[in-house]
Amino acid sequence: MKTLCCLLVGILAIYGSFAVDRNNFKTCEQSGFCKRLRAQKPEKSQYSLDPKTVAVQGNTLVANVVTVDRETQPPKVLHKYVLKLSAIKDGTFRVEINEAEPLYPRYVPQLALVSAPVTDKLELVSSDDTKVIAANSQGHRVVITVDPLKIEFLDKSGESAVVLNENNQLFVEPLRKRKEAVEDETGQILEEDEEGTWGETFKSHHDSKPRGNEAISLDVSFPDADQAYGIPEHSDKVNLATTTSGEPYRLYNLDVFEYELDSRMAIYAAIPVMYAHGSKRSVGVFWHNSAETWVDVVNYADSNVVSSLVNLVTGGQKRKVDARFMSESGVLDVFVLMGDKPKDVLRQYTALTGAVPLPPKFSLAYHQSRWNYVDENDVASVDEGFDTHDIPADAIWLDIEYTNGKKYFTWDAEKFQHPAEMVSNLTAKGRKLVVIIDPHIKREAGYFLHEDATEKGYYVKNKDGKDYDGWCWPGSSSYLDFMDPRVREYYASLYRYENFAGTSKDVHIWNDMNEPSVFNGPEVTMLKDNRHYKSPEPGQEGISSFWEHRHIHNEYGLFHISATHKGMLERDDKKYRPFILTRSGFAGAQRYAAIWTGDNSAEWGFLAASVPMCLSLAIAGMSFCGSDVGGFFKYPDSELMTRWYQAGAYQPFFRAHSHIETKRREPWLYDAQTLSLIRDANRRRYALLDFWYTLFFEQTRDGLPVFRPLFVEYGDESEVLTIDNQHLLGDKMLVRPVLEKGVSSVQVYLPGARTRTVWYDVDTYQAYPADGYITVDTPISKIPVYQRGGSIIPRKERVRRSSALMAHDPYTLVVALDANNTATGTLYIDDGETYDYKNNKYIYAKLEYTQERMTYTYIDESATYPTGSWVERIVVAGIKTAPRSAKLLQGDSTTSLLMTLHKGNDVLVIRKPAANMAKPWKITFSY
Ligand code: NBV
Repeated sequence: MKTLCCLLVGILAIYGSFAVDRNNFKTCEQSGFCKRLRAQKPEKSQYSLDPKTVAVQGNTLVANVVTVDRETQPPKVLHKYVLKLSAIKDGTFRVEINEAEPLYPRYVPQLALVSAPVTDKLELVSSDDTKVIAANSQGHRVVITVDPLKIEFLDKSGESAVVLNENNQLFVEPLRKRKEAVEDETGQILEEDEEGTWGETFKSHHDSKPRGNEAISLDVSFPDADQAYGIPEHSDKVNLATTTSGEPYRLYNLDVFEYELDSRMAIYAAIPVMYAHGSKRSVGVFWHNSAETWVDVVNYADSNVVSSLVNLVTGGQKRKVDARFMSESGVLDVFVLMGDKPKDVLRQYTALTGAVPLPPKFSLAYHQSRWNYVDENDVASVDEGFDTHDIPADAIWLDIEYTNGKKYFTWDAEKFQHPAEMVSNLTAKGRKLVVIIDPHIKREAGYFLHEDATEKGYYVKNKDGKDYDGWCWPGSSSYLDFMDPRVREYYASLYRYENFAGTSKDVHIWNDMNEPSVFNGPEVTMLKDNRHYKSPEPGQEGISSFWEHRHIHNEYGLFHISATHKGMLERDDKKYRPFILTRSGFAGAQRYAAIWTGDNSAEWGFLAASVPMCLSLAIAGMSFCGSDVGGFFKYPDSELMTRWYQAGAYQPFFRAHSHIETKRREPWLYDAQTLSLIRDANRRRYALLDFWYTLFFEQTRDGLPVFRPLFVEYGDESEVLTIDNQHLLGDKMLVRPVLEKGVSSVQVYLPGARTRTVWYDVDTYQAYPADGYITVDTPISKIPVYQRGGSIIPRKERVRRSSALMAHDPYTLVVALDANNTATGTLYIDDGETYDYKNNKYIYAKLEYTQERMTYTYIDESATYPTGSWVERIVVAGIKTAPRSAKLLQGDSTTSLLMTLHKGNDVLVIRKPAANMAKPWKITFSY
């Protein structure tokens, strides 16, 4: 029955109308706490701080906060809380509010922060009956108004930058014991907990809520902000919309079948970081909470009721964004990121949650996937197809059908009889295999994993403490409780080569379905009253001895990928860098895995959505992002397929993937023109692989996204704040993929007019001085990509079957000159797969070009790598006066170089300088 229904749904998805079944997912009204909190609009906050209790402990200010019933005289204290305000290094503050004596411990995420935040000096400036003022060492001040409680963060010039509880929406629902209903003699109930406190039902699912209501909420105002960004994952624009007349943005990791576009519905990942940007500053907040969360946003500049009201009152456009975070449970724990430039605020977020570690180089190249390559012959012929058709590819992927009956860590004994041989056939060409491992475990007698987990008590438990039994691909399934360190240890051991037959360092992992997806669970996920491991503490028994799924839901996938990561590190004694792809995500997931935008569809809207979706994930730390090229459901026609490859070639994670029931679509199954355009797109990617690799290396150091919205670099140009059909690669390349059907031209916005930026079309070297929008002709072969004047980009033009085969190939250095005839760039080189770079086995070099010379010098002087690569060509675009002669100096030798001038005499090509990249060099020009 189940199979039949899935099949029907599948067929509908492929041939019929494409639409999410919204009934399966809650609206705010159907989510008890969201409804409850959203309805609360108090005039005045109940919360007030007792200034007499203010104390500074180390770099943390601590004070008591109470809620009071203002109706009574004198006001009656209802509940006691503790507020902590800490200064964190580099311009961040942390505010924690918890009950003074919670009945049970409240959950704080365990894996989101990369390490305990390093504090900054916090000084108590003054404290009286009305205000408490503190300051950090950076010149930011925090003004706490005591009654009602309001916390205002001032920027370095003393202006209000972020305000907490300005709109009186701070709530921390106290944990409580069940009230026995009090009745009078007639049986009329006099006192009772409000409806839903001790249980909620959604469709046929009952949530027993053993701790009752425990929600938290806080409003955050961003004065002077024009736009807000972040809180992925949603299939929405990059700038956040006002939610007053609709649903709030929802953060709850969910497997949404056929998710819809332009929606604030929760989908696979949930990363609670928000940024606000205006002409005065960029700031942000990181809401450190892993429970279901809804976020309301009001942008006063949006043309809606609110803004017209404001306009009426203020007589003009008010620049401000208000947000409100509402979570079902947890401690109120919020980091305030003071910016003040976009790059500062992004760095502050990665300082807390970590950067993407340097990925193995192959993972930045092209991946070929499908649900499913059916057997070893199929894999071999797809692999072969890439060679026959001269298309580079670095990895072939196997989806769930490679397993023996969806039992992970096993192989289908008939279809995949020789996995090790299959892998070595791929690695002979420098290619890799990526296999899927989902977190659900088939409950089948004799399956070692199920038997181990049952015996050792490694499964997530239901509300009665029994192994939770859900339904997923394998049928009846249980879910490993990755919160338990013993489970992570055990799971990690499954990735050992001896435990996972046929695998080697060249087999990497895809963790799907880790929201977790449970077909028969509420909203296709786990019951909230399921129980997870909690590290035992003395005196914490009964309900205090476990966490409920509700507390940790958004962090489940993060625990999962952290265990996979551990396993992949340990399988070869931490020699090789793992590659993992995850579908769900939470803050910090970037430290373990790349992410993709899940089950999209072969429709133009989904191609267009891939840009803002990945941009939002990128600013939330997850730069290593891509979408299923071609679309997962349905079948892309030639034009859509071509445009998707062209866009994907310039997105960080570049993988084609498709649904099992769609028509096969390896590139050579298309017409000759499409095949050749796909080849061209892939080759463009490979030519730039060293540029991508350098960007990812730099990101490990500066914490800035590789995939950048324009506002990160050009935030003072109001036009760019809502642009999300263009993106930057680092600060050097601008891409405006063609995302629309049948267009013969597109508009491209070229930013940087104020700084006299010039952009060069990478196909023609035609220079375009930045001046807003230009119209660009886009025949099907055209991808509008521009290199910024002032930059140098390394390319490798001898594209081969895989990136590994190109390791020692020569470089073409493309120098794009700025208005001062100068340019700079960087280059990172290492072995592409090990951690030897941590022992100084790499090159990180700077390329500099001026009228007089071009130099290649090491930035990290103590590091070196024996690369065989050399410079085969230098292209200088935008040259005004061509040099008469050029000499290369490397070591003791000096060589005269050959040069030619091209185009309208503004492109100089230095032919075969043959400088070796394993040593610094210099070229001098004379005129
Ligand atoms: O494992 C099968 C698929 C996979 O191909 C896809 O990429 C994932 O997003 N998986 C979801 C399970 C179910 C898809 C309907």
